Amino acid sequence: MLMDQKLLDLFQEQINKEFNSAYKYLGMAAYFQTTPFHGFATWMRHQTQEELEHGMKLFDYVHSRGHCVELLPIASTPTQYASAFEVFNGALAHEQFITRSINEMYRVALEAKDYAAQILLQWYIKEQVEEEKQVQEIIDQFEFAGDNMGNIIAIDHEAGKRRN
Ligand code: OFO
Repeated sequence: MLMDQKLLDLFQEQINKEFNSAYKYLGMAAYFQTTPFHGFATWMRHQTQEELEHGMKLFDYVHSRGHCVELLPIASTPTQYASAFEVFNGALAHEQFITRSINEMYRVALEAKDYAAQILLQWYIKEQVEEEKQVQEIIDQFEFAGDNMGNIIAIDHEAGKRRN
C-alpha cells in the first residue's frame, strides 16, 4: 500500500537523519580516538552501527510500501571537540532533535490514518526513550565525577564495555 506523500517525504528525510546521525557519532568516535578515552570511542562506534540499523530499517520499510528511497546528501561533521562532556551534551541535544522528528512523523501518520506506519513508528518512539536515557546517564555520571580524572577514567572504562 503506497504512502501518503507528506508522510513519505518525512520517511525519506528521516532516513537521511539516521545516516547523518551515524556520521555524527563516527566523528565523535574519531575525536575520542585522539584522546586517552578509548572506551568512549568504542561506545561511539557501537552507536554509529546502531544508527545505520535505524536508517536501514526505514530504508526497507519504504521499499516494502512500494516506493524507492531517495538518498539525500550526508553533511560533514566535526571530529574536534573541547571535552568528553561537550561531546555527550551534543549527543543528547542531537537525540532530542531526533525524538522531535520521530514524533512529528507519528503525528502525520495519525493524520494520514496510516496504521501500518504508526506501528513501525511506535518502535522508534520507544527506541528514542532509550537513546536519550543512555546518553543522559553518562552526562549524569560526568556531573557526579566533576574534575576528578580518576572518576572520568572509570566512566570511560564502563562505556567501553558496550557491546551493541
Ligand atoms: Fe537513530 O536514534 Fe539516535 O540519532
